[in-house]
Amino acid sequence: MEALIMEVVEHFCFQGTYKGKKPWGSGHINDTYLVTFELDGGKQKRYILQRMNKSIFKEPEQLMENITSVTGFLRERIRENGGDPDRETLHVIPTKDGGSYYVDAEGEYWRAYDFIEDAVSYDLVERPEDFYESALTFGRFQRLLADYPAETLHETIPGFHDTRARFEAFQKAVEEDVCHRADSVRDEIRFVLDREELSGYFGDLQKRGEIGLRVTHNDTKLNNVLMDKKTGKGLCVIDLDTVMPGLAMHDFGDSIRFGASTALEDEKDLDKVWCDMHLFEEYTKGFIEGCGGKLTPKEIELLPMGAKLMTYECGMRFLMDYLQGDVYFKIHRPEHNLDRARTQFKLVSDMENKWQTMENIVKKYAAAKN
Ligand code: ADP
Ligand code: GN1
Ligand code: MG
Repeated sequence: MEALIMEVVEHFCFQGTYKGKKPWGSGHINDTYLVTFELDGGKQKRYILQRMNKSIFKEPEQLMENITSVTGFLRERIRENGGDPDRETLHVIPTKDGGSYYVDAEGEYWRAYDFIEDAVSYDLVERPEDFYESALTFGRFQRLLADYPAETLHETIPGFHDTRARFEAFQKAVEEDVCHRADSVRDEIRFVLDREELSGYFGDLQKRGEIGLRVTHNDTKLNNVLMDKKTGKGLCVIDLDTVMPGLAMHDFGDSIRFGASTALEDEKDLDKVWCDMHLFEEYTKGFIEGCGGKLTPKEIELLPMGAKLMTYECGMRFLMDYLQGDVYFKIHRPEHNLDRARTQFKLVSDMENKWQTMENIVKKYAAAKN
């Protein structure tokens, strides 16, 4: 691996002398490394180097076109608003031939970003204020991209949050049962099938023209936003692979399923897993505020449904991957995807029980906005 990284590093416009690398972060998709360089005079300069997952992102060139264009657009907006574009958005490091990615001898795609120093990302909320800050930052991201020409974005994963299509794929995976695992997870499969009507909920509203697409992030979990270590403020939205036209409720919902949980996404002890209504409230407040008036009353009304649907969809995706032999999400133990699926279903059940509270919280902040 060291030799491969050295070979890859050669092709990027990094400053200084290469000193070393280490695996970084807890993402489930790409291979991420922190690479360190030494500048003249001994100062350190660090970068993020990522091998993109090309079995998931079939068109890495298009993906990088999205990212360079979106980050360029954000830089301008951040500058206009008096922010610091070097810390508040990703900066793609060009390759020596002026491209935004490098293809190695084995056909793997690599990209690099400036490492944003003095920032942190969390896998679990430590202080409710941090969750509020993350909501403001994701909301602001949507607001800043409200005027972005959505039609120029490539769809990096077609049907990414088409829950109906995902439900159908799930049914097929259960029928095929390629790893003979279905019998051991009948209760979990039943949980998904019993809630089939959820899968078409947003699709139907879209068809009726009641909700529309906007530019969204589509993968808004807490570890995809960096927080400033010194000020505790939300700083930078990262992991831009799935920035595409989507639904505002999905961005809200994906944050809730991950960050409003009282436990890690892969917690084995389900007695520890609950959807915390205080955290739900912090996020609701921050997200509506961050979106700065861009959300329609209908979108706001549908935020609780976004939370339930994204949690349901994600649980279904984890379970489907378990059934198919763990081919999509990275796993670190044999039943990792099954454990992840179970936390999501526990959260869906808990949201079903707390539905009225969730709706009341959203109404309170919808009223505050008007
Ligand atoms: P994945 O798609 O696998 O989730 P990410 O792009 O989210 O990959 O990166 C994984 C982790 O690396 C993030 O959760 C974050 O902690 C860290 N990270 C990524 N980019 C940067 C950056 N530019 N500066 C600092 N940390 C970063
Ligand atoms: C993946 O890339 P990462 O780890 O931030 C996945 C999301 C899931 C999430 C579950 C491109 O996110 O859709 O919600 O895992 N990203 C992709 O933790 O599939
Ligand atoms: Mg990530």
